[in-house]
Amino acid sequence: MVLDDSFNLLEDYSRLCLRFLDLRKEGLSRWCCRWERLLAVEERLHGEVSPFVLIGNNDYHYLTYVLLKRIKEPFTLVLFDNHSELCPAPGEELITCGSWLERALALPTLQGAVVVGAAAESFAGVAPVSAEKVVYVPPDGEEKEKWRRKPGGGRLAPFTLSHPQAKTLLLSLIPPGAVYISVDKDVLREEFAVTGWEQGKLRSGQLFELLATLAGYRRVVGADVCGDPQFAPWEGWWPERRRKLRESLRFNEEFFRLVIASAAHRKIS
Ligand SMILES: [Mn+2]
Repeated sequence: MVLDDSFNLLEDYSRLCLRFLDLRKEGLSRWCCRWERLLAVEERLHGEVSPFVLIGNNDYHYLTYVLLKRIKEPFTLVLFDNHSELCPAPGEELITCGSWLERALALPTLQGAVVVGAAAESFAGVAPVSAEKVVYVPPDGEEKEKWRRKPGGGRLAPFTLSHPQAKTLLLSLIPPGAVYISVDKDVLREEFAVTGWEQGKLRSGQLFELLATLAGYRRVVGADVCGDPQFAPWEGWWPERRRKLRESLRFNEEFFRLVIASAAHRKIS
Protein backbone atom coordinates (compact mmCIF):
# COMPACT_ATOMS: atom_id res chain seq x y z
CA MET A 1 0.00 0.00 0.00
CA VAL A 2 1.18 3.50 -0.68
CA LEU A 3 0.14 5.75 2.17
CA ASP A 4 2.60 8.63 1.98
CA ASP A 5 5.51 9.97 -0.05
CA SER A 6 8.28 8.17 1.81
CA PHE A 7 11.30 7.09 -0.17
CA ASN A 8 11.23 3.48 -1.24
CA LEU A 9 13.32 1.33 -3.51
CA LEU A 10 11.09 1.01 -6.49
CA GLU A 11 13.42 -1.35 -8.30
CA ASP A 12 13.32 -3.76 -5.35
CA TYR A 13 9.59 -3.53 -5.02
CA SER A 14 9.13 -4.29 -8.71
CA ARG A 15 11.27 -7.40 -8.28
CA LEU A 16 8.76 -8.58 -5.69
CA CYS A 17 5.98 -8.39 -8.31
CA LEU A 18 3.83 -6.32 -6.02
CA ARG A 19 0.69 -4.58 -6.98
CA PHE A 20 0.53 -1.07 -5.56
CA LEU A 21 -2.59 0.34 -4.03
CA ASP A 22 -2.33 4.10 -3.79
CA LEU A 23 -4.25 5.31 -0.75
CA ARG A 24 -2.64 8.75 -0.51
CA LYS A 25 -5.81 10.57 -1.47
CA GLU A 26 -8.08 8.63 0.90
CA GLY A 27 -7.51 10.95 3.86
CA LEU A 28 -6.26 8.20 6.18
CA SER A 29 -4.29 9.87 8.92
CA ARG A 30 -1.30 8.55 10.79
CA TRP A 31 -1.83 6.95 14.21
CA CYS A 32 -5.54 7.57 14.34
CA CYS A 33 -8.44 7.36 11.93
CA ARG A 34 -12.15 8.03 12.02
CA TRP A 35 -14.28 4.94 11.46
CA GLU A 36 -16.12 6.59 8.62
CA ARG A 37 -12.83 7.18 6.74
CA LEU A 38 -11.69 3.64 7.34
CA LEU A 39 -14.97 2.14 6.23
CA ALA A 40 -14.87 4.31 3.13
CA VAL A 41 -11.71 2.52 1.96
CA GLU A 42 -12.89 -0.89 3.06
CA GLU A 43 -14.36 -1.76 -0.30
CA ARG A 44 -11.08 -0.98 -2.06
CA LEU A 45 -9.10 -3.01 0.46
CA HIS A 46 -11.42 -5.95 0.11
CA GLY A 47 -11.76 -5.88 -3.63
CA GLU A 48 -8.29 -5.04 -4.90
CA VAL A 49 -5.85 -6.35 -2.34
CA SER A 50 -4.00 -9.67 -2.18
CA PRO A 51 -4.18 -11.71 1.05
CA PHE A 52 -0.54 -10.73 1.64
CA VAL A 53 -0.02 -7.03 2.20
CA LEU A 54 2.87 -4.67 2.87
CA ILE A 55 1.37 -1.79 4.80
CA GLY A 56 4.66 0.13 5.02
CA ASN A 57 4.53 2.61 7.87
CA ASN A 58 3.36 1.13 11.18
CA ASP A 59 1.45 4.33 11.98
CA TYR A 60 -1.22 2.76 9.76
CA HIS A 61 -1.27 -0.62 11.46
CA TYR A 62 -5.00 -0.05 12.11
CA LEU A 63 -5.55 -1.10 8.47
CA THR A 64 -5.05 -4.67 9.67
CA TYR A 65 -8.54 -4.43 11.18
CA VAL A 66 -10.04 -4.07 7.70
CA LEU A 67 -7.79 -6.78 6.28
CA LEU A 68 -8.99 -9.19 8.99
CA LYS A 69 -12.61 -8.47 8.14
CA ARG A 70 -12.05 -10.09 4.74
CA ILE A 71 -11.59 -13.52 6.26
CA LYS A 72 -14.84 -15.42 6.10
CA GLU A 73 -13.91 -18.48 8.14
CA PRO A 74 -12.91 -18.86 11.81
CA PHE A 75 -9.25 -17.97 12.27
CA THR A 76 -6.54 -17.19 14.80
CA LEU A 77 -4.53 -14.00 14.62
CA VAL A 78 -0.85 -14.19 15.47
CA LEU A 79 0.49 -10.70 16.06
CA PHE A 80 4.19 -9.90 16.33
CA ASP A 81 4.42 -6.39 17.74
CA ASN A 82 6.14 -4.48 20.52
CA HIS A 83 2.70 -3.27 21.59
CA SER A 84 -0.42 -5.16 22.58
CA GLU A 85 -2.56 -3.03 20.19
CA LEU A 86 -5.31 -3.31 22.81
CA CYS A 87 -5.21 0.23 24.20
CA PRO A 88 -8.58 1.95 24.12
CA ALA A 89 -8.88 4.62 21.41
CA PRO A 90 -9.37 8.21 22.63
CA GLY A 91 -12.93 8.27 21.28
CA GLU A 92 -15.64 5.87 20.09
CA GLU A 93 -15.45 7.34 16.61
CA LEU A 94 -11.74 6.55 16.29
CA ILE A 95 -9.47 3.59 15.65
CA THR A 96 -5.74 3.93 16.25
CA CYS A 97 -2.56 2.06 15.44
CA GLY A 98 -2.54 0.98 19.11
CA SER A 99 -6.22 0.08 19.53
CA TRP A 100 -7.19 -1.90 16.47
CA LEU A 101 -6.87 -5.34 18.08
CA GLU A 102 -9.33 -4.41 20.80
CA ARG A 103 -11.91 -3.78 18.05
CA ALA A 104 -10.88 -6.81 16.02
CA LEU A 105 -11.60 -9.13 18.96
CA ALA A 106 -15.28 -8.42 18.36
CA LEU A 107 -15.15 -9.81 14.81
CA PRO A 108 -17.23 -13.01 14.76
CA THR A 109 -14.62 -14.92 12.77
CA LEU A 110 -11.68 -14.08 15.04
CA GLN A 111 -11.37 -16.99 17.46
CA GLY A 112 -8.40 -15.68 19.39
CA ALA A 113 -5.22 -13.68 19.20
CA VAL A 114 -1.69 -14.60 20.20
CA VAL A 115 0.37 -11.48 20.89
CA VAL A 116 4.04 -12.33 20.52
CA GLY A 117 7.04 -10.36 21.76
CA ALA A 118 5.25 -7.23 23.02
CA ALA A 119 6.51 -5.16 25.94
CA ALA A 120 4.58 -5.95 29.14
CA GLU A 121 3.80 -2.24 29.72
CA SER A 122 1.71 -2.15 26.58
CA PHE A 123 -0.93 -4.24 28.39
CA ALA A 124 -1.41 -1.67 31.13
CA GLY A 125 -4.88 -0.13 31.10
CA VAL A 126 -6.27 -2.77 28.76
CA ALA A 127 -9.90 -3.64 29.42
CA PRO A 128 -10.03 -7.23 30.77
CA VAL A 129 -13.16 -8.03 28.80
CA SER A 130 -11.54 -7.25 25.48
CA ALA A 131 -8.55 -9.40 26.33
CA GLU A 132 -10.29 -12.65 27.20
CA LYS A 133 -9.34 -14.13 23.88
CA VAL A 134 -5.72 -13.02 24.04
CA VAL A 135 -2.61 -15.02 24.92
CA TYR A 136 0.56 -13.05 25.56
CA VAL A 137 3.95 -14.58 24.76
CA PRO A 138 6.61 -12.38 26.39
CA PRO A 139 10.02 -12.01 24.78
CA ASP A 140 11.89 -12.97 27.96
CA GLY A 141 11.63 -13.52 31.71
CA GLU A 142 12.01 -9.85 32.51
CA GLU A 143 8.89 -8.94 30.53
CA LYS A 144 7.06 -11.88 32.02
CA GLU A 145 7.71 -10.59 35.54
CA LYS A 146 6.70 -7.07 34.57
CA TRP A 147 3.44 -8.38 33.11
CA ARG A 148 2.70 -10.25 36.33
CA ARG A 149 3.14 -7.07 38.36
CA LYS A 150 0.99 -5.05 36.00
CA PRO A 151 -1.51 -7.44 34.45
CA GLY A 152 -3.46 -6.02 31.58
CA GLY A 153 -5.67 -8.61 30.03
CA GLY A 154 -5.65 -12.00 28.46
CA ARG A 155 -3.56 -14.83 29.75
CA LEU A 156 0.14 -15.36 29.97
CA ALA A 157 1.70 -18.15 27.91
CA PRO A 158 3.58 -20.71 30.02
CA PHE A 159 6.88 -19.90 28.27
CA THR A 160 8.83 -16.97 26.87
CA LEU A 161 10.50 -16.56 23.49
CA SER A 162 13.89 -17.22 25.10
CA HIS A 163 12.82 -20.84 25.75
CA PRO A 164 14.83 -23.25 23.56
CA GLN A 165 11.57 -24.86 22.37
CA ALA A 166 9.80 -21.54 21.79
CA LYS A 167 8.80 -22.40 18.21
CA THR A 168 7.04 -25.63 19.16
CA LEU A 169 5.47 -24.06 22.22
CA LEU A 170 4.15 -21.18 20.14
CA LEU A 171 2.53 -23.65 17.75
CA SER A 172 0.85 -25.37 20.70
CA LEU A 173 -1.07 -22.13 21.40
CA ILE A 174 -2.49 -21.96 17.89
CA PRO A 175 -5.30 -24.33 17.04
CA PRO A 176 -5.16 -26.07 13.67
CA GLY A 177 -7.13 -24.14 11.09
CA ALA A 178 -6.83 -20.77 9.45
CA VAL A 179 -4.20 -18.35 10.70
CA TYR A 180 -3.59 -14.70 9.91
CA ILE A 181 -0.15 -13.26 10.69
CA SER A 182 0.44 -9.57 11.30
CA VAL A 183 4.04 -8.43 11.74
CA ASP A 184 4.98 -5.00 13.04
CA LYS A 185 8.73 -4.67 12.84
CA ASP A 186 8.80 -2.61 16.02
CA VAL A 187 8.91 -6.02 17.72
CA LEU A 188 12.57 -6.14 16.60
CA ARG A 189 15.61 -4.68 18.33
CA GLU A 190 16.86 -1.42 16.94
CA GLU A 191 19.77 -2.97 15.07
CA PHE A 192 17.27 -4.94 12.96
CA ALA A 193 14.60 -2.36 12.15
CA VAL A 194 13.97 1.36 11.87
CA THR A 195 10.53 2.43 13.02
CA GLY A 196 9.06 5.54 14.59
CA TRP A 197 8.09 3.65 17.76
CA GLU A 198 9.83 2.16 20.75
CA GLN A 199 11.19 -1.20 19.68
CA GLY A 200 11.20 -4.65 21.18
CA LYS A 201 13.72 -7.36 21.95
CA LEU A 202 13.56 -9.84 19.06
CA ARG A 203 16.38 -10.55 16.66
CA SER A 204 15.53 -10.66 13.00
CA GLY A 205 16.58 -14.32 12.62
CA GLN A 206 14.53 -15.30 15.66
CA LEU A 207 11.42 -13.62 14.25
CA PHE A 208 11.98 -15.26 10.90
CA GLU A 209 12.27 -18.73 12.44
CA LEU A 210 8.99 -18.26 14.31
CA LEU A 211 7.30 -17.13 11.11
CA ALA A 212 8.72 -20.06 9.17
CA THR A 213 7.36 -22.47 11.79
CA LEU A 214 3.90 -20.95 11.56
CA ALA A 215 3.92 -21.02 7.77
CA GLY A 216 5.11 -24.63 7.81
CA TYR A 217 2.61 -26.03 10.29
CA ARG A 218 -0.47 -23.90 9.91
CA ARG A 219 -2.68 -22.78 7.01
CA VAL A 220 -1.88 -19.10 6.59
CA VAL A 221 -4.85 -17.40 4.94
CA GLY A 222 -3.46 -13.88 5.05
CA ALA A 223 -0.60 -11.79 6.36
CA ASP A 224 0.58 -8.24 6.60
CA VAL A 225 3.82 -6.52 7.47
CA CYS A 226 4.34 -2.97 8.68
CA GLY A 227 7.18 -1.08 10.28
CA ASP A 228 9.41 -0.91 7.25
CA PRO A 229 11.78 2.09 7.31
CA GLN A 230 10.10 5.30 6.22
CA PHE A 231 12.59 7.84 4.92
CA ALA A 232 11.83 11.21 3.40
CA PRO A 233 12.50 11.17 -0.37
CA TRP A 234 15.77 13.14 0.01
CA GLU A 235 17.06 10.65 2.62
CA GLY A 236 17.05 7.93 0.00
CA TRP A 237 20.45 9.10 -1.23
CA TRP A 238 22.14 7.96 1.98
CA PRO A 239 23.74 4.54 1.31
CA GLU A 240 23.18 3.43 4.91
CA ARG A 241 19.47 4.15 4.66
CA ARG A 242 19.20 2.42 1.32
CA ARG A 243 20.89 -0.59 2.90
CA LYS A 244 18.45 -0.64 5.83
CA LEU A 245 15.48 -0.41 3.51
CA ARG A 246 16.84 -3.11 1.25
CA GLU A 247 17.40 -5.46 4.21
CA SER A 248 13.89 -4.84 5.39
CA LEU A 249 12.47 -5.60 1.95
CA ARG A 250 14.52 -8.76 1.71
CA PHE A 251 12.98 -9.95 4.95
CA ASN A 252 9.51 -9.24 3.56
CA GLU A 253 10.31 -11.11 0.38
CA GLU A 254 11.43 -14.20 2.29
CA PHE A 255 8.45 -14.04 4.60
CA PHE A 256 5.93 -13.65 1.79
CA ARG A 257 7.52 -16.54 -0.04
CA LEU A 258 6.89 -18.71 3.02
CA VAL A 259 3.28 -17.69 3.54
CA ILE A 260 2.37 -17.91 -0.13
CA ALA A 261 3.82 -21.41 -0.23
CA SER A 262 1.89 -22.26 2.95
CA ALA A 263 -1.39 -21.03 1.45
CA ALA A 264 -0.79 -22.84 -1.87
CA HIS A 265 0.30 -26.11 -0.27
CA ARG A 266 -2.73 -26.28 2.00
CA LYS A 267 -5.05 -25.64 -0.90
CA ILE A 268 -4.01 -28.77 -2.77
CA SER A 269 -3.61 -31.03 0.24
MN1 LIG B 1 1.72 -2.11 15.58
